[in-house]
Order: sequence, then C-alpha cells, then structure tokens
Amino acid sequence: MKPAMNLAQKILKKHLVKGEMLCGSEIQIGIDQTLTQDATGTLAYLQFESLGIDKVKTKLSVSYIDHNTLQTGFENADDHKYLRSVASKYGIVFSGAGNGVCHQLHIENFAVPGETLIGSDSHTPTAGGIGMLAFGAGGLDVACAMAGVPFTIEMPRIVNVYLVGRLKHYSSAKDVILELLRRFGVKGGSGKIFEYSGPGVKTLSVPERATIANMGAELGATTSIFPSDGVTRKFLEETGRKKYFSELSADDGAGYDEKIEIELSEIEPMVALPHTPDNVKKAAEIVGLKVDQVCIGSCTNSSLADMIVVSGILNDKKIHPDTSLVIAPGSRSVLMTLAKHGYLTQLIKSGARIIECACGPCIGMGQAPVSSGVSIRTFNRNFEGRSGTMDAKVYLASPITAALAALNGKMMDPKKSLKFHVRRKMPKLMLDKKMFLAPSAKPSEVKIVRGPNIKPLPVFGKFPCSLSGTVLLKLPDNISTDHILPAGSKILPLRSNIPAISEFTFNAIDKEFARRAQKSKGGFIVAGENYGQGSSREHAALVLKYLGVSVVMAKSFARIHLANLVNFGLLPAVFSNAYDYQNIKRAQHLIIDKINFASDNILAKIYETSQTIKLALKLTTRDKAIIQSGGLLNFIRQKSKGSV
Ligand code: MIC
Ligand code: SF4
Repeated sequence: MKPAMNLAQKILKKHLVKGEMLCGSEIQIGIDQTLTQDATGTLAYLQFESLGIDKVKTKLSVSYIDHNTLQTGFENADDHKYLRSVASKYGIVFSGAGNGVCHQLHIENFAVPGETLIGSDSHTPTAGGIGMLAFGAGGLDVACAMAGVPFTIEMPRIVNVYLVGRLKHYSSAKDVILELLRRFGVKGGSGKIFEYSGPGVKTLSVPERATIANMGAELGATTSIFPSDGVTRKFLEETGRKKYFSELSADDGAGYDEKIEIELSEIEPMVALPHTPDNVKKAAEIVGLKVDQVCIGSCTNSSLADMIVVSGILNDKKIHPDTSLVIAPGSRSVLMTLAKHGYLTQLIKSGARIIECACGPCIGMGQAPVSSGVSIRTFNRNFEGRSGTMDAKVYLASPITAALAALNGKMMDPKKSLKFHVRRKMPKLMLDKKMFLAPSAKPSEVKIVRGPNIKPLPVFGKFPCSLSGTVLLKLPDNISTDHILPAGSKILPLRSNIPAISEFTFNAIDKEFARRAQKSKGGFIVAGENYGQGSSREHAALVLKYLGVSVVMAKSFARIHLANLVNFGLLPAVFSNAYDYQNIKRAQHLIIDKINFASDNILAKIYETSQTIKLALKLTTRDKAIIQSGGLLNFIRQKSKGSV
C-alpha cells in the first residue's frame, strides 16, 4: 500500500526531478507554468535571452505588465514594448498595461490545480488558492525555468492549517491571514508550506482562498495551498476552464510536520499596524483612529467579490469628506462586471477615485498619502516609505474594514458597526481575454525592441579567494527588499538599468550608501534575522554585487533573497554565534583569508580588535559552485562548456 501523502507532497512528488523529499534537503522540481511582471520581468528576460533558447519550454509562460504603469517618462513605455516583443518571439503570452494585476489575472485565466508555477514576484503563491503549487522566485530562476531548468528548493516542512466553522458576516479571509501573522510573525513561515484543509475550507470561495495564500508570503512561507474541490470546480467552470479541474486533497491519514487549527467563527476583524504586516491587533483596539486615505485593491483583495462587498457597504452613501478613497479593481474583467451590474456607479457615487487595474499605490506608484497621514489599505505590505510618503502610517485590513473607515473617516470595528451581510450573491465574472496577446506564429521575424533605458546585463568575474574591506552598513532584524532597494514611481522605472538604479541602494536607510560603497570599492553588509524579507526583486542582490559587495553576513536570510544572492554570486554567511553580530561595528575593517568552499564555515577577522568571527555557510554544494563561478549565468555557461 502506498503511504498516505498530504497535498503538497503529492504535487511535489509528481514533479520531482531530483533529490529526496526529506525536510531540509535540496530537491529539484519540474515547472509547468511561469509568470513575470514588468518590474522584475525586464531583467528576467534579459537573462533569458542570454541563455540562447529559441522558445520557452514550459506548458505556459505569461508576461504581465502591472507594476510600472504610470509612464511619467519614456522608461516604462519602452520596457513594455521590449517585454511585448520578447513575449511574441519566445512563445510567451503577453498581458498589457491595464489588463490587471498579475496574480488576480493568473487565477482568473490560467492557474491549474495540481500543476507547478514559479513567478518573479513574491506573491505568486496566490495561485495556491486554486490548488496550484506556486512559488515566488528571483527573475533568473524564472528565466531558467522558462529554459526548462528544474526549480531548486529545500524540501519544506508542511504545516496543516485545519479550518473549522464559518466566518461571521463582519470578518473576511484577510482577517484569517492577519490572525496567522499575529500568531507566527513575518518569519514564522520560513522553510514551510502552509496546507489548508478541514471542513471550513468549503465555506471559502476561490478568491477568498487566494487572499489567504497570497499573504502567506508575508509569513515568509515557501508557499501555501488549498485543496481543489467542488468550490474550485465551480470557479473553473465560471471562468471557462472546466477541463482543468481535478479533485485534489491530502490522503486520509496523511501526516504533517505541524498542525494549527482555526475556528473561522472566532476570527475577528484584524489590522496590521505600521510598519510591518505582523504588527497585528484587533480592529476594535484602534477604533476612532482618524483616517486620511483608504486604498482598496492589490493582488490580495481586488477580486469581484471584494469590490462588491465594498460597494455594498458604501451603498449610495458618501465617503467622509476628510478621507480619500482609491479603488483599483484587480482586472478588466472585474471592472467590466462591476460596470455591467451597476456596482461601479455605486462606487463612483460614493466619491471613490477609480484607478487603473494595476498594482498602483501598493508599490508606491501614485496615491502617496498626505504627510504623516494614516492610510488604511487592503494590501499586503506596510513597510516604512513603501507608500511613497516616508512618514505615512499604513495599516493593512480587509475590504470590509477599509470601506467602513472610508465612510466614517475613522477606524471602525466591523464587529460592532456592520449590521448586515455584505457577501451577496455574486454575478458571473464577465471574463474578457481579448487583451492577452498570443505569441507570434513567425517568431524568427520578430525583432526585439530595446529602448535607451534598457542597459546590458553587468558581467561578473569569479568569486575572490580572499576578501578585505569595511563594514559598509550594520542593519537590524527584518530588513526587507523595500529597504535594500526601494520601489516607487521614481526608482521603479530604472529596473532595466542597473548602473542607474544601484545609486538608490539602501536609499531609505542611508542616502550615502551607494557613494560609500563605490568609494571603498565594495565591502561587507552586516544584518540581523530574516534579511531580505518581502519582495522577490533580484535587483536587491544585483545592485550590491554591482557596487562591489561580495559578502552579506546575517543572523538569517529570507528564502527568495538568499537564492537571489547566490544567483548573483554574493556569499550569504550566517553568524554562528549571535554575540558576534553585537561585536561588529560599522566602518570596521574585516579580513577573510582563503575562503574554503569545501568547508561549511569561514572565519572573518576584525582588524581593529583582532577578534575572529565564525560564519556558517548554510549552502548546498550547488549554491557554493554557483557563487564560486560568479553567479548562476556564469555557472550555466561554464557547465554547458563542460568546465564545472
Ligand atoms: C512587491 O509587492 O514588493 C512587488 C513589487 O510586487 C515585488 C516585486 C518587485 O519588486 O518587482 C514582489 O513582491 O516580489
Ligand atoms: Fe503588485 Fe502589490 Fe501585489 Fe506586489 S503586492 S504584485 S506590488 S499588488
């Protein structure tokens, strides 16, 4: 008899190319689908081009434009044109600006239960809401997957989140994931897959499941997944993809590494307070807080159901005169359905500002809040400065909580103030696929268009044998990639221009950083726990390499960022003793003599104090070989020449 397996194990087993599915050991899995978005996509496709492949080898690859859509200069438009030409040439489906947010569109149009997906965006696990095993990754890993290279991960621990009961009318899926963030924090999911099961699952729609899976990224989880059941079948039928349905769940008696139970009826409206998604309190605890802005949308909460809930709360009433309400529906299909059934008129009548179906304010692309203002957002991240206003205070909440705040100009507790059920009968989503462009039937005739903002990839040499340099920056715990390389309307357009964007490295923390690094010709970064959490932007690793940094030493690293450091030939080293982190000071001189990659440790000496620091190399043999080669692209090239 076959051993009982949980759902994540089943999908991993089916896609396993190499390795043993033992917790912590390296496995390689085949990838069925990939997605990219424009902010990470340009670099991903520049790297894909350099691999010299004629056509993507996946079942499906989609290139979305949703982040850089402000077009305040030629840069975004040039990037869009480049991405469109690459998609057409290499067999990739293209989704242009205004079509919608990548994760919302992917679940509406392409996600398939039981298949694997990697995307150059940390919220790719959103597709776990439909029973797909989906991972966020750096652009280079996505480029490699498009070239047919299996995806490498450490076999995660599988955590069972057992749902019972049903949400009350004042609570939402968003409150479930905020509750998990309250319990486990931003690194609580590190090295884990969250697999949902239990009788409560069937009470949640696919978009609600997607909201929960989406913000598993904030837990630091490798991914999250829901079973594929009757609710999934209905969603696939409604979105014209009946044939992709298969019933999937854990075998009876399947084991898990951990188990958590959630009684849905006990979930209360929750809010993440500034400046981290795990600073979670009950909405009731901050009732009365004056609210300057409310933003509704993002890949977390922009489904048709989310929008209809909001329109049901606004319901012909005007928003508070001191509060601005901004709404970005997740896709053109959602927007068209809202328009057809009169919900859009209701939103507009209430005073809402309807903006393009894109990431928009979530990534600081417009709608920055007023100075030191309070912004309630249905988004997933509230790191300092991400909104575009450095001293703004961003709170993360459900569409219900956000809409009530917009009406009243202050924080309300939905448990007390929402008297009726807003989850009405849903109209059918008017699915419109016309803005997806199929790749060219004559790829050899397609010319790649490169505007002046698209600069060639930097080339790096082999990793040095010994290192000597200064500590350029000493950082606390939980530094996000938004801290390392901010986004926003000024910096995002430079994502295809590494020399230009590198000037903004650590800009929000230390404006002098880039200049100092250039002057010292590199050096070291020292950090605390969970370094590199958040976005998958590989630029946050690449710019450091470009500025000459070779080693980042931290108490621990976030998964995607660790992989990105390796991919660009930087050495992520972990403090063996916590007190050594205390001992190192900024501007001290460090020396690492003769790095032995065969060993799992290296020693660094602080020149000023002669103290020795032990650093662990928690890396696989493959990781070490990639770093030694100067990054994954060099590694692949050398491998194809037979020199590795
Ligand atoms: C984000 O939410 O931070 C982003 C912008 O979507 C990033 C990707 C990027 O930086 O381009 C992500 O989540 O990976
Ligand atoms: Fe876009 Fe925000 Fe989602 Fe990132 S988190 S993909 S910026 S909507």
